[in-house]
Amino acid sequence: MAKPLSMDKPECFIDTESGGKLYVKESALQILQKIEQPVVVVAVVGLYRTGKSYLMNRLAGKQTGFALGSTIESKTKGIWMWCVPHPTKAGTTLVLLDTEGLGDVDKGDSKHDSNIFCLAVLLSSTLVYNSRGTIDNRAVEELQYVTELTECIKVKSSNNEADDSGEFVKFFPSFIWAVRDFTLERKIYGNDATEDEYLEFALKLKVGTSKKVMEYNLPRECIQNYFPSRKCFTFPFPTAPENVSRLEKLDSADISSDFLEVTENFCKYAFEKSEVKKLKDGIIVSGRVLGHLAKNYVDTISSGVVPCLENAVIAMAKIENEAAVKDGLEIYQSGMEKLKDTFPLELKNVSSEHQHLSSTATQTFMKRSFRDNDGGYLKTLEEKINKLFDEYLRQNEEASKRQCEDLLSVLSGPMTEKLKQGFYAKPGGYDLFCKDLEDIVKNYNSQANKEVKAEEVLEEFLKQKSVDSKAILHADKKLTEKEKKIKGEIEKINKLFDEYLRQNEEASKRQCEDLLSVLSGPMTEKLKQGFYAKPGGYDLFCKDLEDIVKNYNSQANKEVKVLPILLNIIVI
Ligand SMILES: Nc1nc2c(ncn2[C@@H]2O[C@H](COP(=O)(O)OP(=O)(O)OP(=O)(O)O)[C@@H](O)[C@H]2O)c(=O)[nH]1
Ligand SMILES: [Mg+2]
Repeated sequence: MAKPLSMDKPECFIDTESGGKLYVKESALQILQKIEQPVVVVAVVGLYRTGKSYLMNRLAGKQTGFALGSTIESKTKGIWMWCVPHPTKAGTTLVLLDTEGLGDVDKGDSKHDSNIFCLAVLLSSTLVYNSRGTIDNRAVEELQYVTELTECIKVKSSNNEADDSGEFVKFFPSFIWAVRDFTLERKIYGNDATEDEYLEFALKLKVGTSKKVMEYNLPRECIQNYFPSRKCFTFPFPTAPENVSRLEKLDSADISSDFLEVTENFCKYAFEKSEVKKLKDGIIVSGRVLGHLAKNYVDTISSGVVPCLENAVIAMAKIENEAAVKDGLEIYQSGMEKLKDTFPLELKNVSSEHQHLSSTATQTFMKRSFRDNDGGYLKTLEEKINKLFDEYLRQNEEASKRQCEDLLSVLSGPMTEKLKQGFYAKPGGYDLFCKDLEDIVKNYNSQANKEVKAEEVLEEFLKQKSVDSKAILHADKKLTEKEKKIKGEIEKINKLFDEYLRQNEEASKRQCEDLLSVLSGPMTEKLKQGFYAKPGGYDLFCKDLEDIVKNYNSQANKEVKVLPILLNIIVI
């Protein structure tokens, strides 16, 4: 709920430049700008020095506030305002408007008076007309400004010539006539009358069509037509004549109890019956809108143009709808900025927060906007939100990309180092590289928080690595072929070597057999001739055999020196 704002004293709201032009005070606008609550606006108008400011102070519940005049000169200039929390309607602000006294002949500017009256009518939800004495013809005629309202205010901009005074009633404030220093008895044809009966009696039209009757009837007709809701309070003389000039300083004991009673009833009525200020189509006016409204009307009047209710609503709608778009956008943006701190996020998380904030932004917009009949401003808000959303999505992607790239850079650090050192430049290097790459991918996939760009970044990384991979595979193939060739050569040599060894063994065997055959030749001959077939022959045979073995063993070159030669060949 919007916070109430309370001013501790009134401020000048609408002032007059030295050239006589009215203008809205910036300081007052700034105060109103802060009031988001609906406002109940009670304005007082009437002849100068009739106790208007005093009455407004009573409405504010204060003894002093709006400055009271102590001389016969008019005191209040322009329009002053006092915003206080509404005493009985929680959630609304009571705006009291005290206006410059009308009819000061010294001023000699009736147009100025009429403008002040007009602004009071345009800005208030309850208009208090303050007069002194009785409601006689003079008092009604003093309210001549009512008859000028049709010339001072237009309802629609289009029907320039048409009389749209009938429409006024829809936008005009309710009306209270406060009669001060009422000393007469309230009697109608000798009968006691209530205050309201007294007022209605005073406003009664005369029958006839003479100029005099018409002149008599005109202000009464205007009051009746424009202000269908009317109320009257007749205030007795407040205190002893000598005390009147210092009324605001008096204790309540020194003020007439009748006066206090009427004042209290007046205040009670004003609080209870005064409604929140509304524009055409029932649009509720906040303090902020009241500020815009005042500025619009005052600027229009000052530029010499007749203020138009319809145009004011259009202008208000433009200001408020633009501000509503801004409000909605701010809500969305501040929420998304918070979310941005947690990027990268999954797309669905960004989208759901976007949706939530969009609908909050729309609600915020709706609260402030009015008359966005074709939904143009809401569309603008949506377009701006979508534009921002696209940008946030891009930033989320970027954050994800950065995170994924950083992660891959860390995970592939050792591989990069190995590549630099040519670790994979060996037979089987390709398999090792593939294994390392597989580990990196596995590790990468197991890591959380990569989000939207995870796949894309990995794909890019693998694309880059495929260049390394191809190079390694190529080198690996070459190296492996060379190795296979060498292996084949070695196998061939080994086979050759084995063959030579076999041949060597065979040659050695042959050589030994030949040697033994030569060495055992005599023994063979002796055996043939039966040389050992005699006593002691066995010993002779053993002796010969022993000699053969000795001889055989003493012989060198029994084995061929192939091995060292072969080994030499292999080494070469
Ligand atoms: N006789 C009489 N005097 C009053 C009454 N209320 C206030 N006054 C006195 O009348 C003088 C003018 O009162 P204001 O409240 O300043 O009157 P005003 O209508 O605001 O005067 P302007 O701002 O000059 O138009 C002051 O001295 C008040 O004390 C009242 O009901 N009767
Ligand atoms: Mg005053």
